[in-house]
Parts: sequence; C-alpha cells; structure tokens
Amino acid sequence: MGKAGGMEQTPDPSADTDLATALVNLRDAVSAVTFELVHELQHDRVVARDRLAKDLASSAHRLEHLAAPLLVVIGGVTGAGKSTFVNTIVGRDLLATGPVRPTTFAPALVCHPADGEWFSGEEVLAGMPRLEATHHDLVGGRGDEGTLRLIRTAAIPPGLGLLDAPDIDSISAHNRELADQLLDAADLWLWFTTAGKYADEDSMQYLRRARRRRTALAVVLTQVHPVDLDEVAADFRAKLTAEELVEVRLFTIPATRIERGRLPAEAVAPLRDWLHSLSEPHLQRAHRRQTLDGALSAVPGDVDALIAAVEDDIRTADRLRGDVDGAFVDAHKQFDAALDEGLPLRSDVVARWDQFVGAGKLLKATEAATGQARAWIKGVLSNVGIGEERRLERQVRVEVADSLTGLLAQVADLAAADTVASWSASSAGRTLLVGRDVLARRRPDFDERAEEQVRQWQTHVTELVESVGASRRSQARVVSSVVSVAATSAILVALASAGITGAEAGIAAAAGAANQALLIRLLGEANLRTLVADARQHMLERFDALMDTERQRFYDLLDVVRPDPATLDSLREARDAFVATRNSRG
Ligand SMILES: Nc1nc2c(ncn2[C@@H]2O[C@H](COP(=O)(O)OP(=O)(O)OP(=O)(O)O)[C@@H](O)[C@H]2O)c(=O)[nH]1
Ligand SMILES: [Mg+2]
Repeated sequence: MGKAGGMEQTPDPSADTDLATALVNLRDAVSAVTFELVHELQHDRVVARDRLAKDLASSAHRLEHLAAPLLVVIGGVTGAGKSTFVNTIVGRDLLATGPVRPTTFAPALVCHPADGEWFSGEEVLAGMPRLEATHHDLVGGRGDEGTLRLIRTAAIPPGLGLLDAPDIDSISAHNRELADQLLDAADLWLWFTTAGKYADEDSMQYLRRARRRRTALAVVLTQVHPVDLDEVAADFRAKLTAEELVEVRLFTIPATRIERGRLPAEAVAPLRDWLHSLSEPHLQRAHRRQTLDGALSAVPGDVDALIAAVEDDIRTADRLRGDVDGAFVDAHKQFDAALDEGLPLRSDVVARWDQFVGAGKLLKATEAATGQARAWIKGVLSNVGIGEERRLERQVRVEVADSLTGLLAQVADLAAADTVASWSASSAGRTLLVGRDVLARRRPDFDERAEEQVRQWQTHVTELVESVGASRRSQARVVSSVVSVAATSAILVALASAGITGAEAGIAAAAGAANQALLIRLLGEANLRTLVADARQHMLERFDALMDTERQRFYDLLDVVRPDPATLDSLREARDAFVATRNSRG
C-alpha cells in the first residue's frame, strides 16, 4: 500500500513482510471465528476454519522464506507405489511398502542433511510432531501414527524434501485428514494414481482442489501395462484437460517387476531427473511462487466462504430467536384475549361477589351520596357485620389471585412448550435442548413471582380506585368508605375488561352486572373505563415482565452459540487489508 512504481522489476523485500503481516492478521481473524451451533455442517465448518488458519500461517511463513527448500508431497491413492518410489529414489528400504492396503500410516520426509534443520523447524508442517528416524528403521507404517518421520540422506539433492504421504482413498478417515494437511503445506504435489484408479472421483476431487489453489502439480500414472501405456496416458490426459488441468506434467511408470521392494531405476528415471532438476534454485523459487500465488489467490474466496458460514450460523441463531419471540408474542396475545373474556375469573366467585354487592344495601346506599348516606353505610358495615364483608372480600381476592396465577402459569407453560416444539424442528435447536427438559415448562420459581405480581397489581388497582374516588368530590367520602369493596369490584371488572371497554353484553355478565353497576355509580362510567383500561394495561405489563424472565432462558442459550458479529467485521477488515496489500504489489 502506497508502494507503487518499479516494484514489478525489483520486489521490495519489505512488501513481502507487509503481505506476511497481512496474512498473519488474517489468520488471527480466522482463528477467532467460532462455530458453536451444533448442526450437520458444524464439523465441516470447524475443519475449514482450522485448515484456512493453518494455510494462512504457512503461506506467511513461506512468503518470508522464498529460498527455502521445496516441499514435494507425494500423495495419491493407496497402493500406487508412493513409498516404493521413494525407496527407489533413495536406493534403500527406508519406508514400509507392501500388499496390505493402506500400508503407510504416518508421513515420512526425506531430505538432504543440509536441509534437515529447515524441515525439522516448527514452522514447516506446523503442529505436527516429528521424530528423526535412524537409517535402520522401516518407517511410515503402523505404529508410527501421529508422527512425521524425518530422514536425512545424501541420496536426495539439497533444496528438496520428499514427503511420502498416507493415501487419500483408504477407509481410514485419519489418513485423509492427514493427507489434506500435508497437501496444504506442499510447494508441489506429486500425485500418484494407478491405471485402475486414475478416474476415481476421490482422486479427481483432490486434483480439482490443486487446480483451484493453482498448486504446482505433477501426476504420476503407475502400474500401467506397457501395451496400454499410450492409450491410458492419453485418456488420463483427456480427463485432466476436462478438469482444466492443462499444463500438468504427466509421468508414467509401467507395471514392472519389483525387486527388493524397489522399482527398476529406468522405470523412474524421467521422474527422478525432473525432481532433481527442481532443486535448481530458480526452478525451486518458481514452483514455490506458483504454489504460493495460487494459495494466496484462493484466500479471499476461502475467507468469503468462511464469512458466509458465519453469516449462516447467525441466521440460524436468529431464526431460533425468532421462534422464541413468536411463541412469546402468541402468549401475550393469548393472555390479552383471556382478559377480554374474563378467563381468569371463576363464575362462582363472581356470582358470590355480585350477589353480595347487589343484594346488600351498598348499591342502594350510593344512590344518595350525602352525609347521611355515608353515616348509614358506615352503620350498615358495622352492624350488618363488617367481619363477614371482609371475609368474603378476602376470599374473593384470594380466589381471583389464585385463578389469575394459574392462568399466568398456563400461558407460560404454553410459551415454553411452543418454543421447544419450534426448536425441535431443526438440528441446531434440538442440540440446544439436549439435557434441558426443564425448558419445556415454566421456570420453577414462576408461580412465586406470579403471585407477587398479582398481589402488587391488586394493590395498584386499589390505589387507582382510591385516587379516582378522591377526585370525585361529590361522592368522595362515600367512595372512601367503601373503597375496599369498590377495589375488589374493579379487580373483577378489569379481569373481564371487554365487558366495560367493549360492548359485549355476554361478557359484561362475566364480571357481574351488579358489580359493574356499583362501580359506575361510585366512580362514574368514564372514570371506570379509564380505570379498567389502566388496570388492564398494568396487568399486561406485569405479565410481560414475568414472561421476559421466562424468555431469557432461551436467549441465554442462544447468546452462547450465536457467532459474534464483530468477528465478521474483523474478518472482512483483515481480508480487505490482505487484498489491498497484495494488489499493491502488482
Ligand atoms: N508388480 C508391481 N508391483 C508394484 C508396482 N508398484 C508398486 N507395487 C507393489 O504395490 C504395493 C504397494 O506399494 P506401496 O509403495 O506400498 O504403495 P503406496 O502408494 O505407498 O500405498 P499406501 O502406503 O497404502 O498409500 C507394494 O507391494 C509394491 O511392491 C509395480 O509397478 N509392479
Ligand atoms: Mg505408502
């Protein structure tokens, strides 16, 4: 960036450092990505992320060491004779070969002693434990799993490391992952396949990957009957061309007699000579550059794929959040409708109260809101039995509170069950529910919290009645003397509020006709409407507060698994910085 003109001719070494730095930053951004949502694609996404992170680190390292020895990875199908070939080149039985498939379980790297330090360093094939092999060991077979064997021998020219990789088509998944890792680290792929397997889809997938990454690639067709050699080679060439692998060098090794585990020298001569020529510094650099350029070209696409995967996970998490919201919006609607219909009220309770209000002299008493009336009411309440009135009132309030709490619990259970049902429809949702059966019901402390909310709400309604009563100058004193009764009546009316806010006669009955008549007389119709609307609104708010806590359980789970969008921002930023740095180098 900012480094223009003349760079094409003389690459500025500091520009490579810039690019390496951009790669390392990008690697950090890639490593910071998380895929915590468990679903069918999670494993692949994690693998792709880790692979990309490793790739970026390895590219940065190679960029800083363009003149380092070339890593030639010999990969391909099992039984193609990869290990046999290396033994032939070295002229010794170094590597395990044999008729049992697969034979090679661990990679072995053969290089000139002068390059030993480079290949034993931490940065090449980072994270892979390695062991120096003595010349007497037969390496790479069973028992070596998990380690890279390093063999130093003057039979290999300096500037070249030959890595014998486990196959890519065996049943061993471990072998495949290892092969992927090795091929990613390669400066050059030497792809071995046989006359019988060269068209296999497994092989083709790898060759396509090499093309995508523009990896320096040569293919070796082995065990071809000499008579068929031209025909098979031509067919393979056509297949390569169909895959747009046009300039790939193709070697053939005819089926021949194996002696002491090695191929005859002349069978491998062209391939050996070509490999030896690679150690020539300018060719070595050219191959490294080609592979590196290819790898770097693939970076933005790979990062974009990672970004898309993160976005997809975010969408999935948001969809699950939408499921929660949907269930809880429904719950709100259900509760709202229940208030319209007077569902929280038990008809026997309403009837008892209505009878008390209607049959008693209370209603009558309010007809003349005078001083005498007040005195009379007082008398009635004390004489007729204030104890009985209080008891009935308490009873009604407790029963209303119970059924209201019960309704709240029912709606909360329904919201939880609905959410769980929606989540169960997707694997990501199902995994979040595993071991969390409690989520299908309301929280254990819900009832306690609901009771408290209902109690506070009743207090609030009483306060509303008091304040409306106090503002009704003419009847203020009357109201204050029966405020408790009026509040109980208001609680009933508010819980069947369509009766007063709407005009449905049937529903009006739900809260008690005499009950409503009393309130209208005491408070005035307009006041009653406002009061009931206020009380209802207040109940809905308390309901929402209760449900927010219920809903939060689901949100908390999602918060853990939803990718942090900030990782996307840093990914994009690091990608753009990398692209800009790369473009600025022309
Ligand atoms: N007759 C004959 N046998 C061969 C030829 N090439 C390889 N073999 C034999 O095929 C078997 C497999 O060879 P390996 O070198 O172990 O094959 P590989 O590609 O390393 O196989 P994996 O390690 O399983 O991936 C060995 O028994 C070899 O001796 C050949 O051209 N002719
Ligand atoms: Mg082998």
